[in-house]
Amino acid sequence: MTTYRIALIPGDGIGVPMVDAAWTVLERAGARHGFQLSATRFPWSCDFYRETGAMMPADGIETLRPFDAILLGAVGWPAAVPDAVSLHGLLLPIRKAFRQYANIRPHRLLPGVEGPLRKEGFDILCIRENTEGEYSGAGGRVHVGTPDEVAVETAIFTRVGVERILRFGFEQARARRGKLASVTKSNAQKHTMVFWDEMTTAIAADYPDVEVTPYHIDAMAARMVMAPETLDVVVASNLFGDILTDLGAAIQGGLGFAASANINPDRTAPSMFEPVHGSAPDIAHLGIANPIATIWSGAMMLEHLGEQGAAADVMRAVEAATARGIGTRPGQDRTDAIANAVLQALG
Ligand code: GGG
Repeated sequence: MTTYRIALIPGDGIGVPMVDAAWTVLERAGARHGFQLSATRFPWSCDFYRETGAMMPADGIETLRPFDAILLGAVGWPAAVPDAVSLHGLLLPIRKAFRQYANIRPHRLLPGVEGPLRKEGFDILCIRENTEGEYSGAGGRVHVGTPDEVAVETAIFTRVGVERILRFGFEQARARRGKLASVTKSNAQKHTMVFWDEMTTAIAADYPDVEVTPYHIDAMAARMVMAPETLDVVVASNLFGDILTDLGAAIQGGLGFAASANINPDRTAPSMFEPVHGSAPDIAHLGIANPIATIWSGAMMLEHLGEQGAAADVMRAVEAATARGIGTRPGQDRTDAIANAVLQALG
């Protein structure tokens, strides 16, 4: 029997119960489809930071490298650790070290979920560049705390980085409905974003079957609200992709439904799967967070591992649960009730 080694990093706040809930579903899917998931749990989190002074050990990346995949919950507990410290100490180093340059985020309504637009029929796949751009971390501050203080943060766009994410976007569009929206703000950002636009035009020559449309991010934000059904694959830089996918989460009914996959398309290192949402300190101990985003992320993990049948089964079970109205409204059902409904539908 095939066994997949999965690193679990539940992280902070609701990340812990979301990973626990998703894991029961994924294990059950494995049992039904003839494979095993073997979990190794890592306590890396803001609690770990308070105990050790770091979000993960110095050899954390090398510890994760042999795993087949990583399932992560949420990172951040701002009351204890500044967000910029926790994010740059755990999530971002993993994405960068493992060359998980494509962050895939699907946005569609699950059956039974109404969504704020009162509109059905959209199915958007956002592709977020995941290792450079505005998240590069290049910059610094001088004259700190004085009237002359200066803070600089440089967005870095490399030819290799931009080309590979655009090609990934074109490939996804080719495999779906053949439409790619490339998002920039090249009227205002005349170096990096003009470069991105030029690369889009150049690469489009290799994909004559894909209809590519450039958008400015402000226009894309409006389109995602006014006419989401006109969109297929949307590709954007790291920060723009992050913001647009929170909007995507909103139109699909909330962050409780927003799944994501940090993919290393070359498979030279493990990919990582996580819900889009964060640790949600305001509801962390209430037992009402929705595990569907993490379960869906887990289904994306199964698909990446080559277990397409199990992945489809998990999504069928999620959809059967939401079609019955389970977990479709924030706070309506408890975490364990939603997970149990999915388990029941899985059989
Ligand atoms: N689910 C992972 C998590 O905690 N995400 C919150 C977050 O702020 N992530 C940063 C990012 O994806 O840019």
